[in-house]
Amino acid sequence: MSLVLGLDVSTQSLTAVVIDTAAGRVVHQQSVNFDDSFPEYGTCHGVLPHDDPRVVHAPPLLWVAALDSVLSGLQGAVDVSRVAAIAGSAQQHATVYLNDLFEARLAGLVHDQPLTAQLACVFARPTAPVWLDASTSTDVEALNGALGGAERCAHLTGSVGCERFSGPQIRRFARMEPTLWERTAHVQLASSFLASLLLGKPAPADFCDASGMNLLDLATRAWDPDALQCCGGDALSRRLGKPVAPCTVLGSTAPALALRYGFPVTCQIVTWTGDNPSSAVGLGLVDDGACALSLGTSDVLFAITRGVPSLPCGGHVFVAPTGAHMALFCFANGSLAREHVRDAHCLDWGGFDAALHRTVSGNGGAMMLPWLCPEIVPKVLKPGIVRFQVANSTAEATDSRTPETSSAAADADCRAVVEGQFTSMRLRADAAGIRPRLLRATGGAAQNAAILQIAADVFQCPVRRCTVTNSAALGAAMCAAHALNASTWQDLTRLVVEPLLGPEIAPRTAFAPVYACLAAAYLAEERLELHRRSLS
Ligand code: XUL
Repeated sequence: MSLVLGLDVSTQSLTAVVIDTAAGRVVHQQSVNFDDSFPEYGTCHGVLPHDDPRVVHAPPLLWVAALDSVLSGLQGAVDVSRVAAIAGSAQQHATVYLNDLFEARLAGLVHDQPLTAQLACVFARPTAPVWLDASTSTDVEALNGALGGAERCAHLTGSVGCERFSGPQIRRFARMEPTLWERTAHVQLASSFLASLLLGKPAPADFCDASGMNLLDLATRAWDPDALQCCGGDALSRRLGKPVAPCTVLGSTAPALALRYGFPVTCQIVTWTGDNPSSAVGLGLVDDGACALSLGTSDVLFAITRGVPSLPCGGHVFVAPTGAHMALFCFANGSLAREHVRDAHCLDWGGFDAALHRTVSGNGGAMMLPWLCPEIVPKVLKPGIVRFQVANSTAEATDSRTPETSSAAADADCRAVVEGQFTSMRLRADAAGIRPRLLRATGGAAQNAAILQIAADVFQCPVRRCTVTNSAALGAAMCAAHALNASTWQDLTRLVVEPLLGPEIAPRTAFAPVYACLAAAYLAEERLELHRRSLS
């Protein structure tokens, strides 16, 4: 009987999930929050404050510190000598720039010193741009141009050129900081960087996370030479290494780390992947058409598709860990927008929940475009919340800076942010021809039944919550199990995921017309607001 370990390094925290492979049971989970546990890195919500809201970076050394701390802490909680394999996932798109000391430092790791002390000198760039970064519009334009236009870029790489994707991010760095770029020996994704530490040598990116770079040819699953040329010239292919299939066994744990954390020397390191592909298997999305909502720092809607779908602007196609494809829409204004509204009205989550219960479906017409930070879908580079009122099928915008005074306004705001978020998601799903028959839900906000009821009502389909909050870490553990003993995804899903799904939250059909009307009004207001912004 062996154990497998799944790790997830998200924007704000690191989570470990341990599964007993024979029983198919989660035997342990633990998390560490970056801001709370590592204040010396100066992050707020896991990222570094910056005057320009489009520039969003995180210190990769913080992820190293968190990994060291969680793995050290596991020893008291589970029998780590039984851990047969480790896989992980990380926030997608983030790039880590390493100098030529990286390989030697990994090879020379010792067991009795903190990892941060041993690895502080390996960064060619001390910070990593993360998925919230929107500072690369110039580079996006250049990449789309180099690949024959945005549409061809989407056809080739699965997405039109995107600000947060790694290719444009690398291009910007090479352009703005040529000296540091010269000193860069390896460019890794957050996922492959963290796998490298455990392996003791640079680990490759897997196809799933590599499809979030605008560099991978989805058809051949190799880097596209024109995209490479545009983003980093000749040196880039060498600095990236070759991507490999998901769930590839990379080798045994670095001996010093096996000793440090108590893992057996035979413990295998399996490729790490992106948090969304990992969540897809952690939620049991292994069959064509299966859909999920991940309500974390970002809100993400994803669906498994057999072929390569052609998606409306703002959608992405990634390789899924099962080898199929996944269609994905990512909304940057997820939990941060909900937290903003909660805090603006001095509420805790209990108060937010009570506000949802005090208000009615459709919110008496009060709606919100929840653009607290730059938004990905639709593309909004200058943030600003917009409130509007749906009345007689017309929408009227009001000043987003109007101070809220009454508690009725606070209640309406709580419902408006949640209804606005799900309405926006439903509109993209409709446009992409995604009609969920069942939505599986994960992430912090999925713990809230009132929020999930709104999702069920807006989408008019049942919702089931995964009782393991971090389905990405669970998915990583399943990838480790799959890589080790080659159980089929269907078997693993039946054994591990099905028992963790909560009861169905049924849609209330009486509200279907209300949400259909709100969706139409939302779309009209969104178009109007985007037009206004294009003129200003
Ligand atoms: C997906 C995306 C986010 C991050 C969050 O494209 O940018 O969901 O993966 O960790």
